Formats: sequence, C-alpha cells, structure tokens
Amino acid sequence: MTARPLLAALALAAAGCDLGYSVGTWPDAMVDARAPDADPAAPDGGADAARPAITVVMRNMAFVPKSITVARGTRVTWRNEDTMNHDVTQGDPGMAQPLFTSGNMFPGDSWSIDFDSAMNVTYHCSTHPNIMRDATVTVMP
Ligand SMILES: [Cu+2]
Repeated sequence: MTARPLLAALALAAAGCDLGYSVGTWPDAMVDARAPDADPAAPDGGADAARPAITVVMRNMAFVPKSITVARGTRVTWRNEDTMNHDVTQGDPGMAQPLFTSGNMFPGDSWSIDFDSAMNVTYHCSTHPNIMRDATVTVMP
C-alpha cells in the first residue's frame, strides 16, 4: 500500500507546527487530524466499531459525495473505484506543503483519516487538479 511513507511524513509535519503557508483559519486542534490512522498496520482504516465512519469514493474523475459534513471522531475513508489512479490532497491545487496527502491510490485502494476536531478541510486530487478539486470535509463542533 502507499500509505506507509506518508505516515512518517505526517508525523514529521505534526512535530513542527509552522508549515510556512496559509490555508485560511484552521482550528487549534488540526494536528489531531494529521494522523490518518492510529494503526499503521491498517492504513485503509481497519475495523473500529466505536468510530462513526463514512466513505467517499473516487469514480468517473470525481469525489462522490464531493462535500460531506460529519460528526467529530468520524473516520473518513476514500476509496478509489475509478479505472485510474487518484489521490486525496489537502488544500487547493499547487499548494507547496499540504497538511495531508494520501499518495498515489491505485484502483481499489482505500485511505482514511480520523477527524477528531471541528474543522473545514478542502482537498483535491493532485493528479487531476483541474477536475477533482474543491471537495470538502466539514467536521461539526
Ligand atoms: Cu485524480
């Protein structure tokens, strides 16, 4: 799977909070969302019955649904059901240092983030930035 190197990158990002760019107003607890999964052995989320969960699929060059609103603590899983590779990358296309990125997701791959803090997140696919962009996750307070 592609998520393992990313976990290390996220840990580094979380250790140094000044990422040197502006993404608008982020809640103080954004750092919580940088850990995509508590269990690195299960980058696709694994089983966690206690956690609410929702899946966004990548299909026909689109995130479906494009915008979701979830309760705090929700595990959001992206699953690539398309015939080509995609990724899940925070922010607007071209951002130098996104807070998170799934890395390349092949057809059939899944990748998850546990959203434990209230926030608004915009994300896109860095491979298809002109088509798959402006998707959002809103985590309710
Ligand atoms: Cu894509």
